[in-house]
Amino acid sequence: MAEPKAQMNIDPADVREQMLKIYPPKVARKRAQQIVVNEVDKEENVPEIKANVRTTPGIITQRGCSYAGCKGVVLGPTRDILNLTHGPIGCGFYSWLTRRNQTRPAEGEDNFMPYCFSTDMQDEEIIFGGEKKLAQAIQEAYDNFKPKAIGVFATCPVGLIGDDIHQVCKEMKEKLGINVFGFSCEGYKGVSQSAGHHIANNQLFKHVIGEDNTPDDHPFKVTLLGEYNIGGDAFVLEDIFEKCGIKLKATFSGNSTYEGFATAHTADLNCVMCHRSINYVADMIEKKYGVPWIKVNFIGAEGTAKSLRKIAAYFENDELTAQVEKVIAEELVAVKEVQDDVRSRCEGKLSMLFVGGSRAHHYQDLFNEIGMDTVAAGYEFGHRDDYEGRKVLPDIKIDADSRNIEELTVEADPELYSPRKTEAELKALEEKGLKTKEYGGLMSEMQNQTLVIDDISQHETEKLLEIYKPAIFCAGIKEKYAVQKSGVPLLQLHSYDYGGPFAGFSGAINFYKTVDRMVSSEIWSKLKAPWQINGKPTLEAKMISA
Ligand code: CFM
Repeated sequence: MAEPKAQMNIDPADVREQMLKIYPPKVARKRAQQIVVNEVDKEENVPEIKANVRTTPGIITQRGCSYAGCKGVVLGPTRDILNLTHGPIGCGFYSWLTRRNQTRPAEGEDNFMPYCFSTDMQDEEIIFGGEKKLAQAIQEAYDNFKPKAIGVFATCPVGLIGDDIHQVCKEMKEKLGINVFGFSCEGYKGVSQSAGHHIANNQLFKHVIGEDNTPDDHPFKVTLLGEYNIGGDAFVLEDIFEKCGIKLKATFSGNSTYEGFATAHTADLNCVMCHRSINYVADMIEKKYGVPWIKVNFIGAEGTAKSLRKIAAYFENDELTAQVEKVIAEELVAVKEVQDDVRSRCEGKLSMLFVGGSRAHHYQDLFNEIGMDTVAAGYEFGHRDDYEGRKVLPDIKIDADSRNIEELTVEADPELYSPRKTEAELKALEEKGLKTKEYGGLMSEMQNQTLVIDDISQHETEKLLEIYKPAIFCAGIKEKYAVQKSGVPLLQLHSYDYGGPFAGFSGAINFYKTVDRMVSSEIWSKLKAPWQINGKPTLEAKMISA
C-alpha cells in the first residue's frame, strides 16, 4: 500500500511519541498499545492493537455505558416494544428517543419511541427493593398502551440492590399474556456500550427471535443486521432493496418492529452492517436456524454496489442479478456526476474519523470516493476483530470485564434448523469470491503510515489537530465544539448533525455535498476567540489561600 500523498512530511511514529510523552509511565505504556502506526503487508496482516479495555481514569474518553448500548442503541429504534427503564428518573431521560433513529409507523400502528417510561425509583425502593414498583409500572404501561411487548432495562442501582427483574418480567408475562423480558444492562457492566450490545442481542435471541414461524415463500429474503436508521438511512436502503426485488424481512433495528424480530429467522441470508453491535445475533441465528451471514456495507456508492452484488451472488439467480445490475447502473449516473464536481475541490484533503465501533471504518469509503485521504481513525469501543479482522478472534483473551457478560450456548433447533446452503455450496460460493462469516476489519483497508487509535483521548485529539491540521474531523457532539475551536470543522457521524441520510447511493451524494461545503468553507479558521483578538484574557482571577 502506498503512503497517502498529503502527509508525506509528517512521521506518524513521531506524532505517537508526542502524544505519549505527557502521560505518566504506566498510562503511557497502556496507551502505547492503543496507538498504532498502520502497516499492512501483502497478506493483509496488520499490527496488533489493544482494544475493548478499561479507559484509564482521568483521561477524557467519549465512551458511553452498557445501558446506552442496550436500551439506546439496539432496542431504541424499535417502535412497538414499550421500553421501560427501571431506575431513578435521571436515567429515565435516556429511556426515550435521544438518538436520531427514525421510524415510520403505518396508520394506526404503535410507536412508543417518543415516550419516556421510567419506574422513577425513590429512596424507599433503593433501601427496600424495587420489584413491587416495577411490577406496578409494567401493569400501568400495559393498561395505558396495550403493547405487544415490554422490555425492561436495568440501570446501575438495580444491579447494586439486587432486584430480580427477570423474575418480575416472567410473572408479568404470565399475568398479561404479552411478551415481557428484561435486560441486565446496568451501566457499569463491561468497559463501554459494547457490553450493552451483547446483552441486548442475547435477550432478543432468547425472548423474541423465533417466536413467529409464519412461512414466507419470497425467493430472496434477507435481514439487515446492525443498521439503525440514523437520519433516515434505513429508508434509503429499504427503497433500494425494493427496487432490486429483495425482501427485507427485518432490520436490527432501524425502522424495526417486534414482528420483524420475531420472524427474522425465516430469512435466507443475514446481512451484517455494523459488525460490532450485532455480530452475536448473526452467529447465533446461523447456529440455531442455519441461516448464513455476510458482511455488507451500504456506506459509499461503491460499497453499496458491492454489497448488492454480494446478495445477488448468494442467491445465484440470473433475474435477480440482472435487476441488481440495472439498479446500480441507474443510480451511479447521478453519483458520478456529483463525485466529479466535488472531487475538484476535495481531492488530497485530509480527514480523520473517531466514531463508535464501525463507522470510523465504513465512512472512509465515502472520503476515498471524493479523493480525500484518511490519515487517522479509530473506534471508541471496537474490539480487536473490528480493527484487525475476525481472524484474530481465537487470540482474544477473555478478561474480568468481559467475563460478567453472559455468553449463550446455542445449538441447532431440533425442528427449525434448516441449513439454507450446504457446506459444498458455501465452499463453491467462496471459490467465486463470496465468503460468509467474514470481516477484514478497519486496519487492512487503511493506508500504511496512517494512525489507528483506540478510545482516543482529548489530549491525543488536540495533538492530531495541531500536527496534521486536517480539513475535517468526524466524531460526535462531545468533541464537536472543542475541535471547531481549533479551526477544524467537525462532522458528527453519530447523528449527522441535522442532516443525512448518508447510506446508499442518494445518501452518498448527500455526504459528498455536506463534506464539500464543510471543507471548502474557511469560516472556522477565520474566526478568532475574544482573547485572540486583543491578546488579553477575557476573565482574570487569582488564587486566594485561606
Ligand atoms: Fe454500530 Fe451504530 Fe457504530 Fe454502534 Fe453507536 Fe451509532 Fe456509532 Mo453512535 S451501533 S457501533 S453504539 S454503527 S450510536 S448507529 S453512531 S457510536 S459507530
